[in-house]
This record gives sequence, structure tokens and C-alpha cells, in this order.
Amino acid sequence: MDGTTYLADYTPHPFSIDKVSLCFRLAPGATRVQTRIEMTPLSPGAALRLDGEQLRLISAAIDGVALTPSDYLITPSGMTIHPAALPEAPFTLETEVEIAPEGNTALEGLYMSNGMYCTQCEAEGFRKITYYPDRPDVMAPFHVRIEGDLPVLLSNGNPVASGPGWAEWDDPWPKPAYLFALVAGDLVAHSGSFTTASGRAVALNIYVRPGDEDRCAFALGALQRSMKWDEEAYGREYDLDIFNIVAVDDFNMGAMENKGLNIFNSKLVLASPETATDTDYERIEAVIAHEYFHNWTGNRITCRDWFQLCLKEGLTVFRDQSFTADMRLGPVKRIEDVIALRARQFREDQGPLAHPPRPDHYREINNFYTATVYEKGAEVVGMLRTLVGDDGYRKALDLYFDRHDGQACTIEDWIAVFQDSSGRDLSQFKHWYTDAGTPRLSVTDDYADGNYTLTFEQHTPPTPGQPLKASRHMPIAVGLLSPNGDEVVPTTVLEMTEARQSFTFPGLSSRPVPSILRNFSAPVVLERAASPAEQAFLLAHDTDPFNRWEAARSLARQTLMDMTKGAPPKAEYLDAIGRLLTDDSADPAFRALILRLPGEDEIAQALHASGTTPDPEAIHTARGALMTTLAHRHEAALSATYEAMAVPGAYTPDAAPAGRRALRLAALALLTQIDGARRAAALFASADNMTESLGALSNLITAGKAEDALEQFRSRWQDVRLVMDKWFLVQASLCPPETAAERVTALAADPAFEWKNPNRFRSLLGGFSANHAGFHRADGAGYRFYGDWLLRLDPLNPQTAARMSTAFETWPRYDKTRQTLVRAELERIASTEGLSRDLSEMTARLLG
Ligand code: 0A1
Ligand code: ZN
Repeated sequence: MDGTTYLADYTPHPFSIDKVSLCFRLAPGATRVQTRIEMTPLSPGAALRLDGEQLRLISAAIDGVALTPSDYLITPSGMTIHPAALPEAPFTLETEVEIAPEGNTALEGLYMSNGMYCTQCEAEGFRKITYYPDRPDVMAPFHVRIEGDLPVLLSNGNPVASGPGWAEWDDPWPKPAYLFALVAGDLVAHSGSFTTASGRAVALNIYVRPGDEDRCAFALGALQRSMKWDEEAYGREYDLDIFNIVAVDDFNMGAMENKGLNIFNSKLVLASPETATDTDYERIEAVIAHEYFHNWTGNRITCRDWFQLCLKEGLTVFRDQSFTADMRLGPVKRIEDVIALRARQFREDQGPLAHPPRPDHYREINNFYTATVYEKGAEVVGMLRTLVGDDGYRKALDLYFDRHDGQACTIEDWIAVFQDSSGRDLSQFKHWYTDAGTPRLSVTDDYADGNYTLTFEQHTPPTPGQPLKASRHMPIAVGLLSPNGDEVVPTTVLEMTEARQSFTFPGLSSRPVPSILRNFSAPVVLERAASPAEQAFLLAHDTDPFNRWEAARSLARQTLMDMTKGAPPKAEYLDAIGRLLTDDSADPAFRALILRLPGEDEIAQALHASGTTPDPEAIHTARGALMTTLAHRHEAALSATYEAMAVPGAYTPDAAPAGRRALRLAALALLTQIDGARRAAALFASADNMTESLGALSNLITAGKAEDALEQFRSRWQDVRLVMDKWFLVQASLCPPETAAERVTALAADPAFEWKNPNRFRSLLGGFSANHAGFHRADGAGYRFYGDWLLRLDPLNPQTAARMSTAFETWPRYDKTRQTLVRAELERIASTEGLSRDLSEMTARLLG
């Protein structure tokens, strides 16, 4: 395809960049950027190609001599200096350009958010700031001078000098341009410090807009905990005198790991009990950790090219997941991660957007910041750790840091450190990086003469461009239970490498019950026809918390799938929930996870995988009916749980009280089906924290009794942007599906719908696409509403428009009528004149 970049075409850059000095003279409509690059030619006779977009060149000179227009060629994507104009020895290139941050609505490069200047350079935003080889394998130390009449002027590295209206920063660590950052504005800092293991004092600052400083304490604590954890778990210390975080309201993603100057979406920094939910707190801690961990996995060791994105992202997600597991309840965190993996990554892998963790071509790299690169990338790292063991993993990581510090690396380098440190051959394992698709793993068992044999078969369905799949090397963690519930074989990791493979456990006095894929040891779909009785047995007896939850989940899923075809709820499931509700030995957070039913999209995914076309209305009805049945059946226990889980005293976001609130709200969701929303209304009136306030409001919306509460909520929170995002989100995602399209149309016309703000846009549109039956309404009104808004956003912010288009990725699952409607919508978008490269790549891939 035109404009496609291929992994196979990689060539090293023909110049080394030895030092970069930047000087910014800030002005909203016309910022001047002077750039001085010291470089050495590595390949005599090569032209110098510099990326650059939307720049107005003022001047260019080499070694102090101005270039004339015949020395270079400028195109919309960059500048090429002819070889004849270049010295053969090291030289200095100086340029000056003008840019307009004020008009930058795409939020890439230098832009403005509420009067504050900030930057976003990953993946290819630096080219909108100055002419530069904007590729991750070009690493250099940066010196930055900022001139602007603003109280706070920040960049990467350490501060070296400042005065009224100017500041200079020096970053000694060579870095690629995507890690460059600049922030300037009227900001206040919430400050603290950290002393590293070797005694270096690091100043910590969280910069926010005046008025927000009282919502930063949790983020600062999370940063300190992250710094300590990385020292203990990975032996990694911080390497500058200062670490700054800035919160911005307009941001396309969650946060960004710029060296020494992380920039965050304000929703992932600001938290107070009144404005943030338990889930927000957990996510803030995880993302603060994620960005901080990038300092070593991403910054000190970066990616050779953007195809290697999962080298930094998969590993860093794996690290942040391990961190959260250590800070909170490990098994609960693992279950939450698997729920998210299935909801986002399995869904992606089963549709037209499937791609490997390491793709081999792209048109727009921003379209590859996906669940596959991030979450599946993390699963692949987890499998490596399972294969080499905890000590082997630490050894491999030590080697990785020793061998590659300061380099831009590939997945091959990464696999090599595991091979070299463990002596194992991981060539077959590499398919996890290069192949798309979720393997299906089926299993049969046999018991004879004391020998129990498990036989596995693996098969990966075709994905776009990859019709045939090699067998994967997968760790399958298995335990065996005796019929009385005792564990007779503790967790054992079986290594499957063939398409079909058997493993025998000798010396068993009776046929055991297998617990397969413990802790979800490989990201596969386990196809095993376990009876409801066996699932209930595992839920009661398995020693592996993940598989206990998994047993309940598959019982619930199967029950719901059958109910969409008219079957009654399964007795084994209803009884198991009753036992769990009164099982006080189980942690509340764990019980909450079991009590919460699979979402409608998960049921649709499961129906499709089993060969049935999902009917969104039937799924919605079945899910509601099962909730009502559960509520009637267990009313007394649910009510007792609801009362018992009330958390006395002042709110804290810790895991234990958060788990109690989660269980309380899970019970409330069922009780609301039968109590006329009495409890939800009372909780809404009395709640002193956002977790319970929003939980109560959500239930009132589902019950159709929220109009007054929504008004109250709005009048209380109309000036707090992040809370108003929630107001949009809960209505769009939870309102009755039959009239959801009308509801979101009305919400979109509300003056508070500031659609140019990505958080607000995502709240309404993302909320609506999560309203499964509403979005997929049979008349296509949902698709049309959604398509209209993508088209409206695209000219301003193509990156967010493209990312949001993934709502359409499941269209091949549904009936012909819906398929036709979605295709028509996608074709309408694709044929729109002037469509961005981002959205046109997405629509082309979605259409297949
Ligand atoms: N590296 C960041 C993700 C990120 C990517 C692109 C962005 O552009 C808007 C912003 C952030 C991370 O993994 O957190
Ligand atoms: Zn990341």
C-alpha cells in the first residue's frame, strides 16, 4: 500500500548525532525554534534526510555558513540536504523554524492546553517541532533553552540555569527525539523527594494548574513506591537529580514517559476521595509506575524502530502489572488483567485488525498502540518468565540491562538475552512476537492403571495476511485435584511445542480433576468441555485463585449463552454463587469479581467463537434476567453482604476497603433489579466518596430512575472536568439500549459536551460503544451517530478519531443486516475527502 513502512526495509541512519541544542522562543501563534545539531557522517556521500512537518523554515546553515535553496529540497514531510552541501568531517547544522502551537488541535508536537504549552513527541511528533532525524535509533544528549513569559519552564534532564522568562535544561542521557518534552505555563508543584539506594537525593514535583494541587498526594506516593519497587525488584535506580510530572487536560493517550519529565493526562494524576473512584486510584498508581519504569525499559534501552514497540511496551506493562500485584492483591490483579486482555486483545485478535505484537508493516504507527502490542506483549514476557523461572528471569533482565544500556534494540536482542542467560533455544517461542491470532487449545484426558494423561491440541485460526500458523511454544501450568478436593499434583508447568502433545502423570490412585492453565499461563482460548458440576467443583476446591474465578466465569458465560437461546439459568451456577456469597474466607475483592457477570461484549465474543451469531438484544435481555434470578434467589445473602461490606470511617483508597466497596456494589447491582432501586437511591444520597456515588448513580441509570440524581450530580460537579467526564460516560454506557442512540444524540448537543477535549469525546463515544445493545441497535442509528462523530473529529484530531474507530472491529460477528450497515458506515467514512492517514488506514483495515 502507498506510504507503507516495512520492517524489512530498515537501514541504520547514515549520520551519528553527537549533541543537540534547542532554543524555544514561545509565542502561541508563532513560536521560534532554533536547533543546533552536531553530527558525524558515517556513510560518505549520503544525503542528509531530516523529518519535518508543518514547519516554516527561517534559516539553515552548516558550520556557520548559510545554506542556499539549491542545497536542499523541502517537501511536506521533510528536508533533504544534498550530499554536495555536506562536509565529510563532523559538522554542525543550525536551523530556525516557526511553528504555531495555538492552532495545533492534533495534540502532537508542541501544542497548547488551557493556556499551557506542552509537547507530545511519541511516536513521530518531534518532526512537528523542528527538522530532525525523527527515528528512535538516533540517540543524542539534549540541551534546551526556553524563553517565555511564564512562571514554569520545564524540559528533560537537570535544570542548569534560569532567570525571569527563561530556563535552561540539560539531559546528559542520550535519547531519541520521541522522548523530548517541553512544558511552560502557570503551574504549581506538589513536591517531595526520594533518596535512591545509592544515596542520591532526587527532587520530585507534580505540576498542575493552580487549584488542583490538593489532588496530587496520591500520585506522589505512587511515584515514590514505584521508585523503590524498581530498585528492589529489578535493581534499577533513577539517574537524574529531578523527576517531574505534569498533568494536562488535553491529551490523546494516558501518559508519556519523556525523560525526567513525564506528561500525564490529568485523569491519571488528580485524585481525591470525592472526585476519584477506587478504580481511578488503582489506575493512577499503575500508570505512574508504568511511565516511571520506562526510564529503564524504553528510555535507557529504547527501540531500534517502531516495529519493536512491544519491546518497551510489553515489558513495561508486565513490570507495572507485577508492581500492582505486589502493592495490592496479586490474584485479584491477575484476574483483572485477564478480563481486560480478553475484552480488548482477544477481541482485536479475532477481528480484521489482528496483528502480531511485532507487526512488519504499517502506514501510521500511531494506529499500533494497541492491546496486542501492550497487553499481549506483557503476556509474552510473562510466558518467558514462566519458562525460565523467577531466578532465570532476573538473570536475563540483568543481562539485558548490562548488554544494551544506551542502545536502541530489537525483539531479536531481547530473545537473545533469554537464550544466552538460560541456554535454551527460544526460536519457536519467537512466533508469539511475529504471529497474530489467539491460539485455541483443546484438551482431552484419560485415566488408566494409575496414569492420568492430558492430551492437548493447539490451533491458531488465520488472521489478515497470515493464513497458516506455526505451532507455538507454550507453558501450560497444570495442577490435579483428587475427587475429595485435595491437591494431588501441585502446579506443574508443561511445555507444549507440538500441534498435538500428551503429558502423563503416573501414580494416581483415582481419576483426578484437572486444573488447567493455572494463573492463565498462556494467552490462549482453552476449549474444554468441562461439565457444570466440574466447574462448580473447581470453584469450590481449586488452590489456584485464578482458576477458581475462571470456573465461575465459564459457568456464568455458558449460562448466559444458553439463556440467549431460551434455556433457564444453570442450577450449578446459581448454587455456586450462593455458596460464595456466604464464604467469608474468600477475599471481598475476589468475591466481587465472581459476582460480577461477564459483559455483553464478552458473551457476544463467546457466542461467535462457538459458531452462533450473537443477537445483541437477546444478550442484553439474558444478562438482565440472570441478574434478576440471582437477586431473587439470594436476596437475603446479598442484602446481608451489602450491609456487612459498608466501610466505616474515612475513605482510603487502599486495596482492602476498595475490595469491600467492590463487593458491596456488586451486590447492589443485583439487588437493584428487585428493590425498586431503593438502596441505590439511599446510597446516592449518603455517599461521601466518588466510588459509591458513581456506583449508586450507575445503578439508578440501569433502573431508569436517575433523572433527579443526574441533575444533582451535574450541579455539584459542573466545574470539575474529570467528574463531568464520568457524568457523560455512565449515561452513554448504561442507559437503556433501545433509546441509547437518542440519549447520546441529546448528550452530544449538551453545551457541556466539549468534544475537542479527548477525555470528553472518549467519555461519550467510548461509553456509547460499550453500551453493546445500544451501539449495535438493529436500525443502525448507533453506527450512524458514531460515524458522524468520527468524521467530525478526524480533521482536528486524527489520532483519537482513528483509535476510536476500533469500536467497529467486531462487525464480522454479527448478522448480515448489521454487517451491511457497518460496512456502509465504514465505506462512507473511507470515501470522505481529505480523510486523515490515521483514519483511512483504520477504515481500510476494518473493511478488510
Ligand atoms: N509511551 C506511552 C504511550 C503514548 C504513546 C503515544 C502518545 O501520543 C499521544 C502518548 C503516549 C506509554 O506507553 O505510556
Ligand atoms: Zn508505555
